[in-house]
Amino acid sequence: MDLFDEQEREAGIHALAPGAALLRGFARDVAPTLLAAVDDIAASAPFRHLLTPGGHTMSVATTSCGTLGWHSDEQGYRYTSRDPDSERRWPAMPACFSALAHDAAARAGFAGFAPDACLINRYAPGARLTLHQDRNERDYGAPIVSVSLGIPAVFLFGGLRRNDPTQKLRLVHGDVVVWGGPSRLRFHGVLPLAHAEHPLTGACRINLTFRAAA
Ligand code: MD3
Ligand code: FE
Repeated sequence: MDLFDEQEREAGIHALAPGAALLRGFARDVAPTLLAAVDDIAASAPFRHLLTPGGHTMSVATTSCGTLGWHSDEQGYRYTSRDPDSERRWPAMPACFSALAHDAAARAGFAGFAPDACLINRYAPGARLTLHQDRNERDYGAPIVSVSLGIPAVFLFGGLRRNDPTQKLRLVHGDVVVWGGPSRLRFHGVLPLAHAEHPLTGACRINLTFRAAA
């Protein structure tokens, strides 16, 4: 191991690919605060199983906060400024969310990240996310920051084409991944979640993805 690798390891930064960095445990200390904020958000914008444009009900349950939230139905995938279920604005993004996303992006080399949308995914055992690209945001120059909470998941990341080979990455409670630069449009997904228990979330995994959508 050379000095550079050693320094990266001490800072908890692992380069996954050009523009993609894993910050192992970066959100561990703030996790209880984040999870309390998720409960508050879900009290006004409940988790729901969205329909894909193809008419399938997603196994992952979602909600959002920020000035824009994520929605999908038979009409397609899009960001909305109001929760279609309640017609109210999405809950505001908590300060602890924006601060964490900003600081993680900065640590990975993306200074000044100011997300306007946070999609919150909740996985029960068996839930999964098939391989896809995130391409509904306006500016691909901004990274996506993802935060894993609760029970572990195996994350898949591929290349820029659907059929490119994929790599597996196990993400645990407190891990943060920053996807920017040439990795921003990589295909990615989550394998069906295995049964497990976490003291803070029970038998579930919560994933926050921060985006500059508008
Ligand atoms: C790589 N969520 O919400 S986060 C999604 O664990 C989504 O819930 C997954 O994919 C989850 O769209 C994965 C990691 C992630 C998010 C966005 C990416 C990886 C990414 C964008 C480009 C490349
Ligand atoms: Fe995605």
